Amino acid sequence: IGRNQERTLAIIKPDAIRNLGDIVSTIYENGFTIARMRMIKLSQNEIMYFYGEHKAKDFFPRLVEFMISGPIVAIELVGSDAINRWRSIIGPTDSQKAKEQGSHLLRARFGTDGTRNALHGSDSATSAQREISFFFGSKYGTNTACYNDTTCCL
Ligand code: DGI
Repeated sequence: IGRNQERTLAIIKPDAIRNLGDIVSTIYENGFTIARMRMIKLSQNEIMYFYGEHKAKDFFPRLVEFMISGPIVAIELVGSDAINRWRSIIGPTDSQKAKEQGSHLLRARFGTDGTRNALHGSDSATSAQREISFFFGSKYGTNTACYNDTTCCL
């Protein structure tokens, strides 16, 4: 495993669960490795906590309702420049904008609009660490050993 490896958290949202197979194929075609993966239906409180930074936004109720509408799959990705590279593979937040930018973008292929946008990707190393811990915790208790060791779980 190379030295420029990063971890990020991807989420397959409720609207794209049926496309899990195509999305996992795309993940490997782009040279990522999956360290951990988990299907879960979150409670309203859990999703409100996960998206806490958006709680004052007008779209927050729609976002929460959508994200609790069915199961999601959380995927811990490892790869070179994984955080930015995954976000460029999924495309812009609004799936309609993604469709204008390129039909290969995952939010263009599997999403519908600004809320139903099929996929999530962490936006920074700090977010990635928080989000990976949210879904997977740490093998070593409360420290960050698993996040910092990109060979962990591989
Ligand atoms: O990192 P992103 O998922 O691309 O975007 P974000 O972290 O700013 O917002 C988190 C989610 O909230 C996003 O995936 C969909 C929803 N959202 C964000 N901005 C808007 C929005 N939903 C609507 N309807 N309109 C928005 O402007």
